[in-house]
Amino acid sequence: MSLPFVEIPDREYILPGTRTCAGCGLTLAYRYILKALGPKTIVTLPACCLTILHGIYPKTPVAVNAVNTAFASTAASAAGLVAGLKATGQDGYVVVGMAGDGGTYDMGIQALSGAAERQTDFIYICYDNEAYMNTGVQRSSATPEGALTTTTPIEPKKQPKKDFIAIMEAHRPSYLATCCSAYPRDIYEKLLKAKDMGGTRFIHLYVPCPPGWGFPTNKTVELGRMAVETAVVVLFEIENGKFRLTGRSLTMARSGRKKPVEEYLRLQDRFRKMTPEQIESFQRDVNERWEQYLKKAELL
Ligand SMILES: Cc1ncc(C[n+]2csc(CCOP(=O)(O)OP(=O)(O)O)c2C)c(N)n1
Ligand code: SF4
Ligand SMILES: [Mg+2]
Repeated sequence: MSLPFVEIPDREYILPGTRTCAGCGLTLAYRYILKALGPKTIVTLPACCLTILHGIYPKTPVAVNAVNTAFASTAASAAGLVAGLKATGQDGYVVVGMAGDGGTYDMGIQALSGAAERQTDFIYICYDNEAYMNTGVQRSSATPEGALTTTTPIEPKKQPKKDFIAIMEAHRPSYLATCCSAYPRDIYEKLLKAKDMGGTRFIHLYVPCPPGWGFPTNKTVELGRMAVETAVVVLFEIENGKFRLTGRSLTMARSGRKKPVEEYLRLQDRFRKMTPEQIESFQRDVNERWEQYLKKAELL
């Protein structure tokens, strides 16, 4: 996937003054998303940490158009924007629906499923920090088994993370890709590709969150890299039905090397109560999924 001659533009669309926490993975990723999509972007977003990044009306550090919508409505709002642009004959805009895991895996699933089934011409980005962070780290269906949250404070979460990427794959979007904020070039290239396609393009973006996961603010990139290098997060894309591993996940598949998940888990306070048996079971799940991806990529 790496395109060494693609220059990342110097122009910035996130200006100084965002209100996200220090070390926020979302901010790192959003910077490259907007560099790829450019100034004719309209983002529609529900309440979440991205709203915090966008700031309080009438001031914003973000230099693209944005619409704030209700929690369950991100994809419906995007579909309305697409229809409105068409009806008024305005060309050249990219419509993006962007929401957190709570606003996607839980509350936004119906509107997104409908829009994807109709092949609405837009990009949907789910940034996944694995809990309802904006309101104080409540569990979502994207929170992994074994994690402590403020709604699973004594016993860690018992249910496994919902496989939302598989749900979206079943909708057969024109493009589906996974990214992680620790790999900005991979994000940039995938968004550049998605921008020029028609139909529904779905991006799953993994964003480490220092206060929600319990790690120091200078470790965000290390955390993201460790997620990928242990195969807890796998970087891939599906284009015209063809599955391909990309970036670091592809080099790992070729070298046959991946790190034990414990190296990822022990960096985060939220997993401090996991027992050795739970860590073993987590490792087994990761291994199983990794093998499935290798088979899909025809590398096994
Ligand atoms: C209908 C509705 N329910 C609850 C809320 C309160 N609320 C605002 S942000 C938020 C958390 C969103 O979580 P997620 O989508 O994962 O994004 P994150 O905050 O993690 O970035 C909640 C519950 C709301 N704004 N609207
Ligand atoms: S709570 Fe997490 S995702 Fe939200 S702004 Fe802070 S670091 Fe970013
Ligand atoms: Mg979240």
